[in-house]
Amino acid sequence: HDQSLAPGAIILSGFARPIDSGLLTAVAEVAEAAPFRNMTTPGGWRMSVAMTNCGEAGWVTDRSGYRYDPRDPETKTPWPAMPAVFRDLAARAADRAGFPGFQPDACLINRYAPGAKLSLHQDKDEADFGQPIVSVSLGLPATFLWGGTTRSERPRRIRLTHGDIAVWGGPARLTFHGVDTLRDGDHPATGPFRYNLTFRRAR
Ligand code: MD3
Ligand code: FE
Repeated sequence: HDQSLAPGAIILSGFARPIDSGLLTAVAEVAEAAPFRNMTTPGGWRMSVAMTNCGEAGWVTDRSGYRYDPRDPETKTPWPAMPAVFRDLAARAADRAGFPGFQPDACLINRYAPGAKLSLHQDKDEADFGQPIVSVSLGLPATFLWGGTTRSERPRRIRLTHGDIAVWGGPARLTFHGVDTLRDGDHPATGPFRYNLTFRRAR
């Protein structure tokens, strides 16, 4: 039951579910070395989504801007290595979606508590927009907002639940997207949180 949303955009329902506990163990191990933190936007706002990273580069934002950085600015040490279970899952999902040979070098891990949201944006900090992004949702369900190629287009609302994977590439790569305010809840695997892993080729 792969759900094609538009050319280049596909949702693989429940694709990550068989390995959910392995993924969540790996998230906890990454977060032990590189704790979740609420970063600051260039405009000075504290993000409601808590973030960390693993891989050769991590996405960061502060008063000086957005960028990929090989080091965690909090610890000034390299981000934790990308767990094999992450790398393999991302490659399998990309392959299934029609992007063979995907080798992510960055994984941004987003943690949403009830009330957290992600405003409409484009992912434009990567070097090559020919490379797809693979996104894995775990825990509480969320409403994903999927816009068009301009910010003013009214977004479609798409439910993403535990174990869903979305792959965005080709003509869908630069679409505006976001996440609506997370509702209260309690999930058997994650308690009061939603996690989203986004696999990227940053460089
Ligand atoms: C569509 N994360 O980290 S993942 C992000 O659920 C981000 O945490 C959201 O947007 C989350 O940047 C959404 C789905 C996603 C990711 C990248 C995309 C959809 C995308 C890039 C282009 C188009
Ligand atoms: Fe994004």
